[in-house]
Amino acid sequence: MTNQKNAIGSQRHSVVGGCQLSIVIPTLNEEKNIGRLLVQVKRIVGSYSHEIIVVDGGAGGPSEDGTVRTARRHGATVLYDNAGKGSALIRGFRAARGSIIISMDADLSHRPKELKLLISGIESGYDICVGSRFMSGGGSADMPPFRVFGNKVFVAMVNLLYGSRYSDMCYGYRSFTKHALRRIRLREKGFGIETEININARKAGLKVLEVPSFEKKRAEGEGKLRSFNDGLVILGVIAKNLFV
Ligand SMILES: Nc1nc2c(ncn2[C@@H]2O[C@H](COP(=O)(O)OP(=O)(O)O)[C@@H](O)[C@H]2O)c(=O)[nH]1
Ligand SMILES: [Mg+2]
Repeated sequence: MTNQKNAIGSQRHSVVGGCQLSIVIPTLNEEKNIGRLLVQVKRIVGSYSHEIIVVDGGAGGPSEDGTVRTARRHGATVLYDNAGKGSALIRGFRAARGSIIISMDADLSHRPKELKLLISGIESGYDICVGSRFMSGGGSADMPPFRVFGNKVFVAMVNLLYGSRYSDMCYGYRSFTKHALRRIRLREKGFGIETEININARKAGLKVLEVPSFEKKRAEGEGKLRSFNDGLVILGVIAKNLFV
């Protein structure tokens, strides 16, 4: 794995026809954010043949606000899932037809202009390209100090136990080749999914590139991550993958 931003080249995928790009967005009550996000995303990826897949719903059922209606109005394909963010992503990844597949949050904390960097990482030959808030040029306006600390502990544990060199662990702005997603078997239903991806990518020997990303504050609504409970889930992911 390298964490050099300048490892990115300009080689283009020669996808003729078909779908070049799938953007998978998990949502739970994101009505106030999803419309703006989709407008911005489409402006950036307009030159690619693309699809946007919104995977909506949580343990209590579908979003209770107008998320689904708004997403459809902006041209997204909407799927349902009721088992958590990780489960929604897995469902979206399975349905995705693009040769490049991107995961992105709905709350406007991921800057659409960084899509270009994530796409270039795959076009220059990497299997997975992950945004990092802890590289030079990256950052976060949405992480209280105890979450920064927890993330650093998880990064240190994964790097020590799995021999990797990640600088961020729990960040969902990423791009993948279709092939890479087939190689890493994903099972985590909740916020452990990013850690599982990092560990399984390392185990599968995939070429992973980290690129700097700046996480903005969630625009509207409430974050769903519960630091303590989800922190325990992530510790569980780190531990159990030592034995599978
Ligand atoms: N489908 C689905 N999406 C979820 C669920 N929980 C969170 N999300 C979405 O996952 C993304 C990240 O969640 P967020 O609450 O912003 O987490 P945080 O930024 O880590 O606090 C957002 O787009 C959420 O709407 C869930 O249970 N189901
Ligand atoms: Mg968020």
